[in-house]
Amino acid sequence: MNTSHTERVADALGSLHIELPSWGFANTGTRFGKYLQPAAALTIDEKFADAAEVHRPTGVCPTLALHGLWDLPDGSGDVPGIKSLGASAGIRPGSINPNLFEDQEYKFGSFGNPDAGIRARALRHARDSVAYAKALRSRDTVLWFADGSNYPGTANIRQRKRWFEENLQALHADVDENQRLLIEYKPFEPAFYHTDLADWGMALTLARATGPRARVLVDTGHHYQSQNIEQIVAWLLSEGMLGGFHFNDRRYADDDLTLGSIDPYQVFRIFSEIMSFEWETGTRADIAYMIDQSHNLKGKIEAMIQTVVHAQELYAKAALVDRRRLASAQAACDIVAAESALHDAFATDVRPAIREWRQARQLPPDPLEAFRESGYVERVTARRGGRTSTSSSYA
Ligand code: RM4
Ligand code: MN
Ligand code: MN
Repeated sequence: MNTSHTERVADALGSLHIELPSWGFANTGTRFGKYLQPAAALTIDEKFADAAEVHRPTGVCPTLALHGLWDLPDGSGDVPGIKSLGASAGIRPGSINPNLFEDQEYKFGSFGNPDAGIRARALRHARDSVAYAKALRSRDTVLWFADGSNYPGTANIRQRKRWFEENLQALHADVDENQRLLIEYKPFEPAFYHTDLADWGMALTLARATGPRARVLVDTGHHYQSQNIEQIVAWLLSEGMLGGFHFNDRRYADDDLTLGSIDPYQVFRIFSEIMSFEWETGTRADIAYMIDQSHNLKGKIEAMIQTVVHAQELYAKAALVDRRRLASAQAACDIVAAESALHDAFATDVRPAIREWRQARQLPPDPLEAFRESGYVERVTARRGGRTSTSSSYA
């Protein structure tokens, strides 16, 4: 790798910050059950402590996403505690994720529920979440809706869309100038016939109807098999409407597997579209990168570190695409040359350059190895093991 490559990798990595999900440190499972890990975090203190162990060796994960019900069960009463936990762990509170799917009231939906009282209750919780975000100095409130129906004809789809618009507009009125609402979409699950916000077109339409501070969030796992996610990313960038990512990988459905574990080339192509946009416009895309993974079998902190390392490698490879060469191959319709420009970058071993970048920042060259050697898991297993209760999180 030549000097200009090493510099390009360093430039790219310097601007890649990745937010960690609090729920990724807790015990989670499938709908069939949970395999409990003795080292898993039960409390918010433990989640902050575990997140700090990911940030320590990687240096790029300074924020922790929080989930409404799971991390702020007492609402605004929890805010001061979270502030001081964040300060002592050296991790700032990140995006606030309202929980509009677990309460019994939401059986038939939240923002799309036919019952006006339940829609109002859901709006209250979302407004509270925006208020927590303000109090915690978090920029983004991330909205994911489980709303939908299981059988044809059972829901008035257009009516529900109007109800979504109403609540989202009311919520937007609370959002400060420097804050954003990120709207996430997902094709199915838990609803199996129709999901109110099933794809990027629906999320984009609603984000536009919501107001100027609403953007679309792309969760990489929330697409049908073989969907061209990088094209969605390119379109959202061109519309100025891409607000953030939830990183994970999938094989079948919303599997929440480690980013790049199944299809690293896809992640590379997504990053490449972002960098192409930045190269052409001479601007930085204003995107919040977050992980949305829960590992049922892997050690949770290790899996997060592994994800960050994968993300950095794929991001660095995308930074190596020779944009000038690609642009002229595209203009000349030289298909093989254009494709090779991507392939050459993807095939480059960026790990030596990344190791150098880490060393220049007094970070361990191999974050995973450093974490394993720290003995943290053994220490918390001794302290946390043997507890029977599970913190609330999905599944
Ligand atoms: C959903 C979605 C949301 C996440 C929940 C826990 O599938 O990805 O972002 O908050 O899971
Ligand atoms: Mn998500
Ligand atoms: Mn998901």
